[in-house]
Amino acid sequence: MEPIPLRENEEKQINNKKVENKDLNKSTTSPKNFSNIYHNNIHNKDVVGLTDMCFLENVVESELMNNLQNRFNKDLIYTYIGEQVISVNPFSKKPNLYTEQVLKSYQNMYMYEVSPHIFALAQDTYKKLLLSKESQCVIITGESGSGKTEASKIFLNYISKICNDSLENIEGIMKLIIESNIVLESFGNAKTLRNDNSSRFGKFIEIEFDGKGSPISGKISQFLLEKSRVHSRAIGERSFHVFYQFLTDNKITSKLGLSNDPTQYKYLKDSMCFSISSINDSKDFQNVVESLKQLSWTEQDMESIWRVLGAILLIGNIEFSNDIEKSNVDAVYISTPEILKKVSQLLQCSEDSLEKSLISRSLTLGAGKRQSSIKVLLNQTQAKETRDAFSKVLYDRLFTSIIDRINLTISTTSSSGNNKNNHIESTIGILDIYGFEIFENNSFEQFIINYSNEKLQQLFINLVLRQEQEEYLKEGIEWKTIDNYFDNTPIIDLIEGQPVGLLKLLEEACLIGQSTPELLIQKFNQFFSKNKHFESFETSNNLLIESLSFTLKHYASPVTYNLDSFIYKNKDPLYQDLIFTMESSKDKFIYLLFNKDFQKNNLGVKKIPITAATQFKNAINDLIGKLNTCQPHYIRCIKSNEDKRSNYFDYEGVKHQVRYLNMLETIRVRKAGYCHKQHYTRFLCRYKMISKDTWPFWNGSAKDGVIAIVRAASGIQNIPSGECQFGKKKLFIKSASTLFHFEELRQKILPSIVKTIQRVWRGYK
Ligand code: AD9
Ligand code: MG
Repeated sequence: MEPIPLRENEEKQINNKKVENKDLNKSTTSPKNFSNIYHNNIHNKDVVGLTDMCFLENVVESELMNNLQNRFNKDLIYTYIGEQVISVNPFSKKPNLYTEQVLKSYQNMYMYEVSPHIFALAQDTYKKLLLSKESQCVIITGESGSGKTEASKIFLNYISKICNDSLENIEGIMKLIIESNIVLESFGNAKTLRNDNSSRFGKFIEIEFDGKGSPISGKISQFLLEKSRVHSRAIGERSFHVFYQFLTDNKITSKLGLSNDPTQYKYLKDSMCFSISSINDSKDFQNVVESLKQLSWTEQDMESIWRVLGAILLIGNIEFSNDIEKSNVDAVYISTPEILKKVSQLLQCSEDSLEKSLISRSLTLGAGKRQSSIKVLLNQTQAKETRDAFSKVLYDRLFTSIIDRINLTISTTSSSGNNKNNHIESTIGILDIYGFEIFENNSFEQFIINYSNEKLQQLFINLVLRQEQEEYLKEGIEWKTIDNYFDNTPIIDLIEGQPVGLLKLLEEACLIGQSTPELLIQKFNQFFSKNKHFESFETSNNLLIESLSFTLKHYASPVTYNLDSFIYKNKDPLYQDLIFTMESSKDKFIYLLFNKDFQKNNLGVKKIPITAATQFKNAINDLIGKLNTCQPHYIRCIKSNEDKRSNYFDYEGVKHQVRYLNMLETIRVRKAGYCHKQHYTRFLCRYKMISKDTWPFWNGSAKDGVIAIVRAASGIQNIPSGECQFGKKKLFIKSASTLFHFEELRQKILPSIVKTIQRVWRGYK
């Protein structure tokens, strides 16, 4: 599909570098004229600061910071660095920025023609998908609470609006993806101390397009849900939203025989936070139910979900006591039998079997015909661990099954309807993961979250700072290397290095039966005591670091991790007895949550269990591999302040983020570098009509053809020298406006070519 030609007034906007518009100085701007004013002032530095920080005359921190702050104070939360969008979270709603009119004003525009916005990046992403037919991805990064999830929704919303043409199915698939998002936020997000709506899982949403650029299906991948939140979390935080949401529905709770008071459930009570002023659980629950309906869940399907949620809450209330009557004083019994009964009713499984699974464990002895099984009774600690592991797994599988079902609904086969012949040609993937996190007490979950953020930071450095420069040198383009950026490769090596890295040592500790946190920290020290990104009690003078913790000097900040539960959480055990009990459930939905284990066991292959961290490492490396095959776009989110205060710019806090995000170096590379590069053959193919030498036939080399085109274009429109550089295989173009000139010339010439072809064709007939 060809890009739609620019309208006349748009052309004026581009040339009009200094548009005066007194209206913007007025503090109240009606939504009606907002978009005009917004764009008309794009180049007026005095009014809006610099829209693109590549225009900074002195690339120094103070100028960058002043620009971000000045714009933020004028409600301009988005700023470009070339084609990247920097978004500073205002912690206050800005409806003016997202009206239908503003949205329309971005359609078919190039990024540099319009004010910085996620809409502009979404438009650019879609345009590149149409032009190149290559898959695109949007990588959204930033620390917890910086606005990634909000940005992903704004992006999705824009794409859904511009793809929304007359075909019912297209509207359908984007709508389903947006509905899925509502469900996923309810089940996968929670209030943390840093963010009232914090994503506790990573997600990669792929919209799949046919050859005409119509979305025909979608796919959602999730990365390691922080399932321990089901049973424990810091004081002042909440469990997943859905627990509080479904308890607001009296009809459901009374049907299931549950109290609708969250304080009655130990799992919710312990963290002492139930409602949040910024969140309306009851209203959100209605939206979730509506979305589930849209995604073709029946009332009956939904009831199974509510029963699992209710069962999880009650499992938390199960208590154990020691049985002093019997010889083994350590062994426990369930001292809350009425709750056990209720749980078994909700899960529709045998009460007796459930009880045994919670207070004892089967051990298999011997092999083959000599194999026998004995029951080992559990002590208090083991029984509680088993109980919590059970609720965790129930929730995790519920979450996974919801995503699986969403994927089934939005996949090609089920969604394409009348468009069965459509094939997926390309995709737009949107990556929104949990942001970098640091709490007073950081455990295995923060380690995984921060590790994934390191990986994304590394990807950014590789693509934007390293590979870009390497390519200039390889192609023989004149280039002075910029290498004073903060490279986080040593930290990634420390974590996932082979043959020895922290993950590897953790994995080994999990495979050895008797390993303890003490032994694990000894191993860490043995290998990494001299590593400058690692510190532990033994290696540091920092008295705050206790013996069972270690500190990693992450790119964003040093974080001290408490190692106590690393081995347990990484092993993530769930004993066979509970799996067998759940497989006996008469509820098909619940039975299917556990049925996969049965199939695995029936294979008869004894596999070494994959630990949680290794699973995550494999998943994140697969994801990085996938992102590497797409054309990347970046939204870099910045948290304006730690206290979630509206419209407050904490200068020092933002400066810290600007530093670790390598923003100055990114500007330097972008400013001196080339915004666009294209293989000579492709460029020749697209723009050969611009030069009489190359049109209609060209027999020379592709490079010489492109040189002829650039010469011709410079003759027609003034292209400053140095704007185009000729590499060995590719043409490098410095600014987007130059690329636009080529596009514009092509658009002007195309109609006359079409006419000529039609004339020749008629003559031929
Ligand atoms: V986490 O890593 O999942 O903990 P995110 O996703 O980076 O985090 P989120 O998008 O959830 O942060 O934003 C946090 C809160 O900031 C939101 O709930 C909004 O209240 C607020 N926010 C974020 N972006 C915007 C925005 N563009 N405009 C207004 C915003 N408010
Ligand atoms: Mg989020």
